[in-house]
Parts: sequence; structure tokens; C-alpha cells
Amino acid sequence: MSLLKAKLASQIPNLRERVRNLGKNYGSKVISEVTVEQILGGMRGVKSLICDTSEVGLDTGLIIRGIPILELTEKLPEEIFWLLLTGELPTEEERRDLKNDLSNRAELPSYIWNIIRSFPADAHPMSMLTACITAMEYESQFRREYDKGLKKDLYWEYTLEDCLNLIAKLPGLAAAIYRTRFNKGDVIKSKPELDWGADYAYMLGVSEDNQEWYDLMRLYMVLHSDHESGNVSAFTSHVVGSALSDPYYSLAAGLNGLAGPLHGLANQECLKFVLALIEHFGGVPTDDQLRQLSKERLDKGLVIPGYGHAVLRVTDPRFTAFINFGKKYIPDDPRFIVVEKLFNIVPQLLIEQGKAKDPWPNVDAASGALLYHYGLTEVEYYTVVFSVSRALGICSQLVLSRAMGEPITRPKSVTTAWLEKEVLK
Ligand code: CMX
Repeated sequence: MSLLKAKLASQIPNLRERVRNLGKNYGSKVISEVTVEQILGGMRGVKSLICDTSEVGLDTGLIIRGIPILELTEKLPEEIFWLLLTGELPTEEERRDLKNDLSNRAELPSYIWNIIRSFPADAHPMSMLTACITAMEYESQFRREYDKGLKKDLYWEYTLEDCLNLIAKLPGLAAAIYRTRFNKGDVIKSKPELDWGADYAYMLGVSEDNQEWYDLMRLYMVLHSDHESGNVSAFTSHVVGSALSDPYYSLAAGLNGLAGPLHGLANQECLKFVLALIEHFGGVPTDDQLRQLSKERLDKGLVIPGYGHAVLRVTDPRFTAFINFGKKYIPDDPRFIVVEKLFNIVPQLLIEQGKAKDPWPNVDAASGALLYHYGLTEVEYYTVVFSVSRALGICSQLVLSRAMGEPITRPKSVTTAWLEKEVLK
């Protein structure tokens, strides 16, 4: 048994006991109420989900298992995966055991190559990614065992198996999609002695001499790994997983949500905006020019990508981590300079416009400029990089949901007519 599975097996009885205790002794206690505004407004702030992997405070940003994200920026992504699942950082022995386990599972099934090559030349890389993950559902051990008659107590074990296989295979799959879709030459085989994040950069085609790029990839994978469970992608995966659709179906469903411009695709949109500004002004624009174009965008009713958030009300600490990286390594890069300038201009414009509840930058405002600098110039690929990282959190949440024995998700909807009557009571 792997050390990760053994650790979880030792923790899960206690987790189940805590959940049982809550349900048995406090089942009817009211902890939240729902207003009409929340029903009309995307259920914002309704406390109705359990997520132990991480929490997002409106004035703190992402906290993973009690540790603020800015204290985790030097960690490896596989350490974060262990932390998300178990609530503890792994020892060196545990980290190595997990990495070896992932390396042994990394090979892609042979049928995937024909699928990757069958897409139209200008297909969006996100559609390629989620279609390939769905195709790999053929590998699901959860589904096979369920079909044979799997006891509920053991759901988490086969969910973990599927999740480990997915996380092991995703960097190779995502890199193969990149190299095929953007005509980068042959697919590059994994180098198991590298850590998980560096191996992904290696398979994309980044030379091992370029350690800064490898550091950026590790940081990127850590920062995007999780963001509690109410966001579109995690929540979607949670709902789909609650029907006991296996992790392949569940992750693909969630990542289809990440592909939306108000969610993960904002990183693509944000860099497009930065590049368009540079092209329009023939170089780095002045503050006045940036202010004017951003305002014109707002006046047209368009959003400024990379700004605003459904939960946060401060600058996203993940944005801060990227800015710190950029200031250290690429302070003179024109795209990075524009990102920094926008940070000085956009929040004030959004405050003046008076609509956005959060005028501050989120993680997507800075990531693209850094990827672009190191040679990943294909902006349509950016949400795939986000997806590889976010799989760490989504998969951890799926394992814990099955460990807790969570039932099928089924909130109650009401009709507009019912609501109209109810508010007059
Ligand atoms: N630019 C312009 N207008 C914005 C805005 C922005 N960056 N952020 C919010 N608004 C507007 C909304 O569109 C909304 O307008 P309407 O009332 O006309 O519909 C109004 O302000 C109120 O919105 P809100 O309550 O502040 O924000 P929501 O919780 O509804 O939505 C989010 C949050 C992220 C979708 C929104 O801020 C947005 O569209 N931002 C730009 C896209 C983006 O960066 N998304 C990435 C988020 C992080 C991630 O998931 O990766």
C-alpha cells in the first residue's frame, strides 16, 4: 500500500465519525439563511457545502489546510496534493513515495494518440483536454469495481486510484496536446526523476537549462491547485461526482466549467487584452492611454479580465505571488510592465464605475505575462495549464467526498411565480 493511501486509511475513520456526530447531534441547527438576492445572484455566499481541502477568506485569499498560500510558494505541487488530501505536509520519504507512485502511473493509454490527432487544427486546447479525459474514462477502476458491486465504505479507495492515475497522466496529456495542436514536433517522454511540475515543463519542451521556467511552472501548479469548492469547476465536479460518476467524468465536467471566460479562461482573455494594448499603442502604453482604453472597454459593457472575484475583496495573494516572481526575474518585460501598470489603474476605474464588488486583481491577471515571457506564447493554451494544477484540488475534494460518504447533491429549485408569492407573505 502506498504511504498516501495508508495515511488516508488511518485518518478517514475519524473524519467519518466527525461527520456522523454533526449529522446526528446537530442536524436541525440553522447555520445560514438564503435571501432572494442570493437566489437571483448565483447563490453567492450561501453556506451549503463542506470543503476541507482549502478555504477562501474574503480578506485573506486562499488558505490550504490552515496555511496561507503565500507561505506555500516554495513547496512542490506534489507536496501540496498530499497537504490537500491529508491536512499535513509530507515528509521527504512520503513525498518521494508519492512521486514514484505517480511516475509509475504516468503512461498514457495507446488509444489517446489517435484522439489527440483527430481534432480540427484550430480546436480549442481546452476542448481537446476535456474530451481526452472523458475518453480515458475507459481506465476507471472505480466504475469497474462499482459494476462488480462495491461497498460504500470502499468508494474512496477506488476514487483515489482513479485520481492518482489522472494526476499522473495529466501533465503528459496536456503536453502532448500542446505539442500536437501548436505543431511543436514530436511528443516528449516524461523524465521520471524530475518533480511533477518540472516534468510537465520538460514535456512541453522547456530545456533543463531553463531553471527559472521550471520554478515558474512549480509556482503556477501550487498557486492554482485549489480554491475551496464553491467555484464553478470544483462545484461542478462535486455535483457530478456525487452521482457516483467516476473521477474521469467528474474532473472533465469541472474543467469544462473552468473553460469559461468568467472563470479559468480569464487568464487567456487577460493576456489577449495586454497584447492588444501593446499592439494598439506600438509598445508599452502610458498610464493615461491605459486608463482611456480600459475605460472604453468598461463603457462598452465588457469586463476587465483578471479583475474582480465572487468571494475575494482584496488583491488575490496568488496575484501577489506572481508579481513577486515577475519583479525578481522579468521586471523589464513589456507584458509584465503592462500588468503592473494595469494594477495601478484598473481598481480605481472599477471603483468609479461602482458595479464590481471586488475591484482588485485575481490570479488570472498576472499569470499569462509570465508564461508568455518564458516562451509559452499560445494564449489559448493557458487554461490547460490552469487545469493541470486545479486537478490536484478537484481530485482531493472528490476523494474526501467519497470518504465522508456524501450523498447525491440535490438542492431545491423554485419557480419565479413561487418566489413572487413567497416575498409577499
Ligand atoms: N470588469 C467589469 N465589470 C465587472 C468586473 C470586471 N472585472 N467584475 C465584476 N464586474 C461587474 C459584473 O459584470 C456585474 O455587472 P452587472 O451587474 O452589469 O452584471 C457587477 O460588476 C457585479 O458583479 P460582482 O458581484 O462584483 O461579481 P460576480 O461575483 O458576479 O462575478 C467575476 C465575479 C469574477 C465573474 C467578475 O468579477 C468578472 O467577470 N471578472 C472578470 C473575469 C475574471 O477575471 N474571472 C476570473 C475569476 C477568477 C477565476 O475563477 O479564475
